[in-house]
Amino acid sequence: MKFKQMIEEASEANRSRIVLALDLKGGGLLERALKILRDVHEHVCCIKLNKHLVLPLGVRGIVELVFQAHDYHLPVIMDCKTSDIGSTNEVEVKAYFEAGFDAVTAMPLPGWTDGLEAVFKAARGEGKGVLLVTYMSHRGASELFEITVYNPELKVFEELYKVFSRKALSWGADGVVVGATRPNIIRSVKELVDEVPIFSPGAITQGGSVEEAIKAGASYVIVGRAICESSDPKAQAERVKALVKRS
Ligand code: 3DU
Repeated sequence: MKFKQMIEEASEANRSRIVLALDLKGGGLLERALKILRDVHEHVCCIKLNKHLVLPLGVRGIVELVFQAHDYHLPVIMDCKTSDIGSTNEVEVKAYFEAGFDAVTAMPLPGWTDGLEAVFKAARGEGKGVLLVTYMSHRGASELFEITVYNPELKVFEELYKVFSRKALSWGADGVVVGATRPNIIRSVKELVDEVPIFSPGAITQGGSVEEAIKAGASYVIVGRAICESSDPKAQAERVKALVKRS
């Protein structure tokens, strides 16, 4: 099943727009991750992994986690923020797809030719998703994502994140990543990307609001520490899910 369909179905079934960033530190990583997954799976629509687990456990070491998420009918994103030349990108994302991931994230800067084309090609062949990061959530993101640049295709000056958003549309991205810390930017990106779903990290712990992000146009909100580091992840996931109704 395609990533887009998987996440929509999981979102509907669990009435949730929350993507769980399973970011853990310390020991017993796999066991703790599996326990959190077991506790919260009914309250989220997708799982996102990144270096937190993949570096210490390795790609092979997280296969059980991906398998378990699929058993709960949840898709799994590898937030690898791919950003190299095409041949390296291809090796990277194919390794994740082979491990069972349903989507990867990519940074737009390499561009298409000999850059991200390889990522989209690898994904397309297998019904996998590619999410393009168009504006990050942390404070320093404004230093570059918002600078004004000349867009030669449109012959206009505009902010860099707008160029990235247009690329997401023309490259056929399955989603864009825009920080929940800037609802105005979510609104602006939404106007440009139309039906492409917005995934919004940076809620709660980084200061963004789950409700505001959804109101501004995000389809999904990515939440990590607020759930994973809670003393009761299950109850916390239920509370976070309830912040935004999904019928
Ligand atoms: O701040 P949290 O603990 O809710 O985690 C947010 C997650 O989203 C984390 O995995 C981080 O790597 C990811 N992320 C951002 O925080 C900001 C981005 O622009 C993109 C991804």
